[in-house]
Amino acid sequence: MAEFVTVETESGICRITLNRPEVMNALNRGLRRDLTVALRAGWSSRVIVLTGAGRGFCSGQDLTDAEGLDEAGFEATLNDEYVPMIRAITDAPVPVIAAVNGVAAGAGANLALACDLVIATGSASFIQAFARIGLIPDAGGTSFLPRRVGLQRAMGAALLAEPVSAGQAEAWGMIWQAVPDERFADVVAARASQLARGPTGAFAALKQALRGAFDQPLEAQLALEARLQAVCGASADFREGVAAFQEKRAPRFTGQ
Ligand code: T3D
Repeated sequence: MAEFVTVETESGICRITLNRPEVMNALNRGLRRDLTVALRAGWSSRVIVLTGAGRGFCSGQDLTDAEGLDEAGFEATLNDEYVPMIRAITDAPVPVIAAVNGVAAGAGANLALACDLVIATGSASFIQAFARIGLIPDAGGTSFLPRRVGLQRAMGAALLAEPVSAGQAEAWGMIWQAVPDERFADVVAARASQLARGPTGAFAALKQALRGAFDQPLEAQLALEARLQAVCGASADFREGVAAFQEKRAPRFTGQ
């Protein structure tokens, strides 16, 4: 039984809520463990939605939980706890939506940026807070951030460690969408439902292709596309998609 997250699964949507609202969902060891387990379990759904309880999304490392760690302890925490948590998002065969309901700071910001689609409520902000306490962005931030926003904005965000508003984050391409607070829940629900009805196998393949895109030369990327497209082209979902187009109706994808 998870202590620090709640999980609800309905209609193919696995909704995971970080649940330490009294500390803005700071990541202590237990939350990292529970989140990683919940994310891996969510792989068998059709979409995962990650959000936070209370007024914040996630305030990053619990700063009362890292005291006393020496150099080896820091490295072990990152390798043994943060890396599996981030990989449980990036390697998920289903889309992962970050529903950023409030401030996302430190590793909490990068937890959101690990996700495939980031939808933020308009009053949310993203803070690469690390430099404030003498650290560098982690939890994948040095990879996700420059890829999303370019080197200058990544440098500015990391060096200055100032809040980037949801609207600014959308304008920079750091996130998919900033939504007025009153429409946030509806927009997240609609997108989750849309993706849960989608061609899950094709989503897994496109995640694989796009997530590796910056590390591959064109030749290798073209070859990967051919391989993945061959699998998609042989799928029941592709046949259904074409049939639905010809019959002028909405497709009924099964993920097969
Ligand atoms: O291996 C390792 O350990 C290294 C890994 C590092 C990864 C990291 O994430 S480093 C970065 C850690 N995070 C931060 O530095 C952010 C710290 N928090 C803040 O800057 C602010 O709290 C926020 C900007 C997130 C929110 O500000 P605000 O004014 O809306 O709320 P608040 O009053 O500051 O916070 C509310 C409560 O949450 C407060 O507790 P209190 O006073 O009501 O008892 C605050 O202490 C607590 N809280 C917020 N963030 C954390 C936290 N407690 C522990 N750890 C936190 N990260």
